[in-house]
Amino acid sequence: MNIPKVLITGVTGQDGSYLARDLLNKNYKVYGTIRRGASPKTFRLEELGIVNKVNFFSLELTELANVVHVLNEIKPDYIYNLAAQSFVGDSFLHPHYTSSINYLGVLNILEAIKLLKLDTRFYQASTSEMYGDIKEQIQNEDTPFNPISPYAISKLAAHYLVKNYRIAYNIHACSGILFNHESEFRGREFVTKKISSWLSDLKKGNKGPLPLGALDSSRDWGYAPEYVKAMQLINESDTPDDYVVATNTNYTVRQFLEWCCYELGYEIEFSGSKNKEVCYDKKTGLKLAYVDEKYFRPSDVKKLVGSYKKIKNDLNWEPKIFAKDIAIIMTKYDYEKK
Ligand code: NAP
Ligand code: F7E
Repeated sequence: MNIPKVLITGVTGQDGSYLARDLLNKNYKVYGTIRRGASPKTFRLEELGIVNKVNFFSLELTELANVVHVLNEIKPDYIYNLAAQSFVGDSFLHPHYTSSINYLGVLNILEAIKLLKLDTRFYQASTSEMYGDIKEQIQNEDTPFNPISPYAISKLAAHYLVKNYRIAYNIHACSGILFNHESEFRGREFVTKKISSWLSDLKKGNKGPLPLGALDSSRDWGYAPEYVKAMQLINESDTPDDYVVATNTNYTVRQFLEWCCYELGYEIEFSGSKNKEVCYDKKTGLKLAYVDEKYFRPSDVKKLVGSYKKIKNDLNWEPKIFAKDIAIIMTKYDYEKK
């Protein structure tokens, strides 16, 4: 039997590392792309004990020739395109850069598949941010998109590109519209990890109070190791299609903060006027967090909650780990980490 060859772009990221672990466990041959940088980037793969099992290729997604070369060398059976400028906040500062990776990068891969006539299955990491200023209270595959950041706009353009190449060139291309998913391996710039890691350091006496932005933004937070399983079901399905991956629940940043604080032994209360709130420990009066307007975005998605009905019906996927469990898992991990 032929061993499937899988290419993961963005293998050094949160999702890429969990996905690589799963695929190696299935005995697939895993290729991962990496960009040279001043500091090492493989710490997640090292922690999972798989860094020596991934076959690395140097890839800059915005270079078409580089993409064509890598795909031609590997001729993968499956591609998971997880590489992106994935931080919404930064997309306002770097809109050109964000668009070129998140949109032109996808175009480069799809063009390479077409030019090389590869018989490969392509998965694109689409996002709930595409719903933006929401048009329906619970979002599903038929909800109209209404993106409100350069990140979301670049991802929506890529999402349509994937549909177009599926229809026009019969490429086995699909997208997972993933709602926020978090884990021990989440990047520290994202709000969940910022809270769990900063407060763990504060508890150990290594940091002062935590500055935060919009406390009342609410998100549908799921657990990344479960979401990479959904990606595999989507890409391995014989019918290429687009699926929402979500938990159908939603909570605010304020609630996430409260759960992490509680896990560290703090019981919190807020004081101060809107946009100047401060969060204290009730028992000791210790200042734990405060609102800093620097972290407000020029436009921000207020609330997202997704329906996983279609992926449950078609591919039998459903979430088991929800936001509060995730806050506890992440805080325990960060507190116990040296
Ligand atoms: P992440 O941790 O930020 O990882 C992004 C990966 O992309 C990193 O490996 C990064 O490599 C790579 N990359 C960035 N720019 C690149 C370029 N120009 N060429 C090649 N590689 C590049 O992201 P994640 O949370 O795992 O998310 C994975 C994907 O899902 C992303 O596309 C994200 O937009 C999307 N998504 C994420 C969520 C979520 O909640 N996590 C939800 C919906 C969709 P370096 O290590 O070199 O920076
Ligand atoms: O922000 C608010 C912030 O940066 C969540 C990416 O994986 O999920 C992620 O994008 C909310 C926003 O994630 C801070 O304003 C408050 O309303 O954790 P985040 P995101 O923007 O939802 C989607 C689905 C993706 O596709 C993206 O790739 O929290 N917030 N205070 C803050 N956010 C941050 N980062 N930092 C704060 O201090």
